[in-house]
Amino acid sequence: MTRPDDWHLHLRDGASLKAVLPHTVRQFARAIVMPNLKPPVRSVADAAAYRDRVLAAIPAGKQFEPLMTLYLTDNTSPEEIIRAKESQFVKAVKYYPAGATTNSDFGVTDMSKCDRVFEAMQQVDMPLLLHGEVTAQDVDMFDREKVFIERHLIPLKQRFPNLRVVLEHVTTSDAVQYVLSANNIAATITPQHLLFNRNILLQGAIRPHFYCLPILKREEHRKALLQAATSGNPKFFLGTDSAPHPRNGKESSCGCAGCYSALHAMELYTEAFESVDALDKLEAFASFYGPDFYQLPRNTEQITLGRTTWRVPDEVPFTEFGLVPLRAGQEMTWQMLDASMAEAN
Ligand code: OTD
Ligand code: ZN
Ligand code: ZN
Repeated sequence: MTRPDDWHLHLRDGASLKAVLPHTVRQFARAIVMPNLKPPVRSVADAAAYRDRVLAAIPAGKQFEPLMTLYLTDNTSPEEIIRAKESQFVKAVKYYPAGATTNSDFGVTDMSKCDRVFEAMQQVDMPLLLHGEVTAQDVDMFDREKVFIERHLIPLKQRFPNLRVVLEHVTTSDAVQYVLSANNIAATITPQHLLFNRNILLQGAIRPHFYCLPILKREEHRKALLQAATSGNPKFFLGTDSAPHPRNGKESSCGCAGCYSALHAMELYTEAFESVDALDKLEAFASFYGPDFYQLPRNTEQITLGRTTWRVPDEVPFTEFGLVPLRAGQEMTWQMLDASMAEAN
C-alpha cells in the first residue's frame, strides 16, 4: 500500500523525542506534530525551533516531514495565524480546553474568547484541530465528548461555517454522527479506540496502559468508530494519538493519560480493519484521506504489511524508566516489513 501519514502524533522533546521518532519514521512519511510541550508551542517562532529539533532527531538516511501545529491559548492573536499561514510549515492550530488532557494547562478557558482568531483562521483557511471534550466537573467522564459537541462544536460551526475542523481522536457514535452531518469537518481515529472498549481498563485489575483521553468508551461506540473508519468516507482518517509516557508515569497512584502506538501503529490498524473484513479500505484511510483534507500531495512510496506472528515487546527504551507500548507482551498477527524483507517476499 501507499506509505501512510499520522495525522495526530505526540513526539515530545529532547531525549524522549530521539527515543520515539524512529518508530514513527519507520511507518509514516509525515505526521501532524502536537504542540503540547511544557511550555506549549504557541508561536510560529516556537514551531520553527521545535521543527528544527524534530528534523535533527530523524535517523540518518531516513525521510520524514514533520507538519507543525500551534497551541491555541486565550492570548493567541489573529496576527500569529497570518504568520502561521505564511510560514508554510505550520499546518493547523490545536485547541485544548484548559485542563482536558496531558499538558493542557495553557488551554483555552472559554472558546468564545477566541472568535477573532477563528475568524482569521477561516479567512486564511487554517484548519482547527479540536480536543473535543468539556472539562466541567459536573459532566460524567464518559459524556465529555458528546457534551462538547452540543455545547461548543455546534455553536462554533454556526459562527464559522467555512472554518475547516478536525475533531481529533473521536470516541463515540455521537461524534461519528455529528461529523457525518456537518460540512467542513473531518475526524481522526486512534488504534486503541478501534480495538478496545472500556472494559479493558478494568479487566480484573486496573490497566493503566490502556488509559488515554478521551477515555475508551462502550462497545457500541467502538463498533460505530470501526464502521466509520472502514466505510470509505473521506471524513475519517488515521491519527494515532501515540502519546509516550515513561513507565513510572503510567504505573502510579496518579497515572498519566496516553497510549503508545507509534511502534506498531499500522499493524494495529490492519488488525482492526481485518476484524470486519475491510482490508480493502485501509489504504485510503491511512494514506489518502488525510493528505486530501490537508490539501497536500499523497505519498508515492509503498510499504508492505505481511501476515506474521510476533510479540510486542514488554518495554522499549525511553528515559531511565522505559516505555510500555500498547498491548505489550501480546501477539500481533501483522507486521510491517522493511524494504529488503518486502522485496524478498
Ligand atoms: N491524550 N495523552 C496525551 C494527549 C492525548 O488528548 C490527547 O491528544 C498526551 O500524553 O499528550 C492522552 O491521553
Ligand atoms: Zn486530545
Ligand atoms: Zn493527542
